[in-house]
Amino acid sequence: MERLVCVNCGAAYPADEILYNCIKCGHLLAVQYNLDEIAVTKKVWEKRPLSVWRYRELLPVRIEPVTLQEGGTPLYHLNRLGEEMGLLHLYAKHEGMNPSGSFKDRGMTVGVSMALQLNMRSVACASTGNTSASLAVYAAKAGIPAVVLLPAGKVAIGKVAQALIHGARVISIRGNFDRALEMVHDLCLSHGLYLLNSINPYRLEGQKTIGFEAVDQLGGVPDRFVLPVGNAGNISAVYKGLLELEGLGFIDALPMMTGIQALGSSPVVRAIRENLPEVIPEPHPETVATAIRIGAPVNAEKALVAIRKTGGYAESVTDEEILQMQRDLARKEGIGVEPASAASVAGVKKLVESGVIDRSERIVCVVTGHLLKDPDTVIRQCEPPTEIDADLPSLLSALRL
Ligand code: AN7
Repeated sequence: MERLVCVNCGAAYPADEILYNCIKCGHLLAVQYNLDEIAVTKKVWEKRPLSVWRYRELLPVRIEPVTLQEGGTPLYHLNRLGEEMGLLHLYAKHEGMNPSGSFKDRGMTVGVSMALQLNMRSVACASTGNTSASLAVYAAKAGIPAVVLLPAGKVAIGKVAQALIHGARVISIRGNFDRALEMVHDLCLSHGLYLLNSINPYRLEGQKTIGFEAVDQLGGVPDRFVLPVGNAGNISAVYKGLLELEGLGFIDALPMMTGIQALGSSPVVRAIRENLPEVIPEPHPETVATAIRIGAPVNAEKALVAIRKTGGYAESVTDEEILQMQRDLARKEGIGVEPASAASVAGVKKLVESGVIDRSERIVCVVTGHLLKDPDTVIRQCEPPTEIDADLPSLLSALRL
């Protein structure tokens, strides 16, 4: 049986307690399995479709899950961009191809299922956008109410649209994401809503399947896994999952976990660079990649371990580098992602140029969200369509033919 364990002091709690922090020391919790009890083989997994639920023996859900067929996302070989960077083995796992258009669906299929399993009847989150969209979707599927708190004016329009149409109660606060998270945490503790931010250890269980799928798709462990970092939940989750695969004897090495942040909100990068014991929050995070406009990453404690233990790295990229890579992925690879997602590939480019990444490495970049999440940022970068009179001469003239 699994249990909840504090990543700091090791205190253990039963898996069915509604807990978001260690009662003894306040630090983060993680789900711990007894790997000796897990009787599954790679062959059994391989027979199932590629999806979050292929790996159900390593997930905490014991009921029929609330699912919309999340996961099973494509792993693309970036041959053109890779060639430009001198990398033969550069891949992108396109998490924008999930039901709500981001990797959050992996967390929410598990998180909302756990809400039901734990007899919680309403769910809530704070969000820079994608978490709220995904929670709204899975709460709708489960038939339970959802409350989402957004930083006013700082959430991409597609994400707001999703949260609204899927029926969440959408509240915009005059404050940033970090404040919204504090508020929703208080609300959940005082009013018994189930908190589904990444401080919830069960949600991250779903997200770890990104790593499982990438290993299955590649037929082995990549040398490096590169993720955009906001709250640092995803990079922590992928690392945790791969540790479990290693524990089961399914893999025999771990990838260098590499996190990329936007320059204007890069406390994890700073902590790695300056070898700090913990991150120093950035009080005024700012970036065009609003998904990762987060100054006080709640999972930093886990992420620093993931990066340090695997000999990984953390790097920041400017908004210009992010947008340039968003266009490059779109035009040279046919892959449409939102700005935060382009950060991972932009980070690889930078780290190849600075010599941190060796050109022989096999690298998986997680591109986390779909292009259509943030159409405003796309339109701002592109020439508007050419409008013409509805006749052939005008068309030929516009095309200079
Ligand atoms: C596209 O939706 O935090 O480091 O509230 O939407 O696990 O936080 C989103 C984060 C990367 C960062 N890429 O992941 C939210 C939220 C995209 C994202 C991240 C987010 P974490």
